[in-house]
Amino acid sequence: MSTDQLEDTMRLSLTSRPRQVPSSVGIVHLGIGAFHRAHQAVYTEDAGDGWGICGITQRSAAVVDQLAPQDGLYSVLERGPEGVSARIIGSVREVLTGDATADRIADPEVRVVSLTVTEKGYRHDPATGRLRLDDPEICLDITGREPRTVIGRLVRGLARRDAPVTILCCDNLTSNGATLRGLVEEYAERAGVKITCDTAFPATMVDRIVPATTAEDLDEAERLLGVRDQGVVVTEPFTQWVIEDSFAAGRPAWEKAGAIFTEDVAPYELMKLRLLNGTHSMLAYLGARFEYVSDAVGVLGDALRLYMDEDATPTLTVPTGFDLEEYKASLLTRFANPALKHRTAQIAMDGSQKLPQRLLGVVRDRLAAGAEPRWAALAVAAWMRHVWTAKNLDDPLADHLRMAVSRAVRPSEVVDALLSITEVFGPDLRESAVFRDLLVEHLAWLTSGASPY
Ligand code: CS2
Repeated sequence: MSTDQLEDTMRLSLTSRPRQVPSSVGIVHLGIGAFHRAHQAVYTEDAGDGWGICGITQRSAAVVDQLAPQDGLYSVLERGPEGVSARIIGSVREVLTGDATADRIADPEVRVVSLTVTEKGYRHDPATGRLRLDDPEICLDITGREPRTVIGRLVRGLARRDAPVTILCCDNLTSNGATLRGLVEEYAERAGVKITCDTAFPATMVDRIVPATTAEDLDEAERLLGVRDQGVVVTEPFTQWVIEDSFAAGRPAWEKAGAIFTEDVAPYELMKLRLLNGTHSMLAYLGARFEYVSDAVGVLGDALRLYMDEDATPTLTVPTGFDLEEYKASLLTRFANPALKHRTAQIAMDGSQKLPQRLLGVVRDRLAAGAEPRWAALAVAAWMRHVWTAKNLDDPLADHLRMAVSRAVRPSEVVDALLSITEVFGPDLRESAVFRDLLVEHLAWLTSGASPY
């Protein structure tokens, strides 16, 4: 459909048209939040080959209330330094709540199941990538209730299929395809469930900055489109998707929309997790006194650059023909985009789930090379300060983290208490005197009042 037709359809949806569910759904997407709508759904629309998405929300049902009356149509507001534009996306054809997951995955017409459920949605141990068998929700699912976790619902749906299917993890995890395969297999084995259909779990690297939508964004979209859309998502002009070309049952021609297909996603993935997400987390914790990323980056740009150049870069294998210097510079430019109101608090959430793949891999690799990961340690120390001092710690391990530091008085005690949390640091990092000393030094400085951060 052309943009004009989409706008007309959206106007009709919002006025009188009864809801219709077209039958062309080939993708079930778990986690239809803002990121999916600003990323994979746009690629699917631009591929132009008619694949439709059934979006399933795993948590908040609000998105169903927003999108169902609009027949799944919504707008993407792109905010760049040069201006703002809006377009309507029509690839989402159905929006359902989580209890529909297994039924929709069981549908033989469905050939791809994709996921953006955030790091914590996998209920895995972030240090090892293994399923958390001590997670109460996982235990309840395994022991036979109607599954409520993402992995439980996914396995229930896969077990009901004969036709081959691709499971496409689009979250910021290390080796995300293989990690998800491991979680599915472990869960299925523990729950005594057999999956007999052919499956593929390609790795992906996804990139687009998508802040939470604000009331101003809704007004801006209305001004640009002439229609009130409750499902607006806001994002930057930049977008990137690198996908391992290993699909079990076909796929949209996402390359027509700019996606890169490759045999080996790992170098891209590591680069993105360690450079973009690593600096993002560093910025969120060191720059916590700034509300927005674009304000913090002006003050912290030098530290971010030092982390990228001295700590992260030596740990990366750069894909052939890729300009790493250009990439690093572009990250700081993207963060500085003043039109994107990206809150540091949004990135600071769930640190226990994010640190391992963003910063701690860099720490391990540099220590193994006999180097001191000074800047990565500064970022980790800033997270420790956050855990120690935050009034509302938004993290699935919040109770555990708070308990660990509850009796600590000195920075060295905070460092020792947190380094002992193996879910985050594994069993190895607390054994490194070099890393521990760096953390103690940085945390003492960050909490002394002498640091500008
Ligand atoms: C961010 C990411 O919230 C966060 O933790 O670092 O969501 C980041 O914006 C995306 O990965 C960019 O692709």
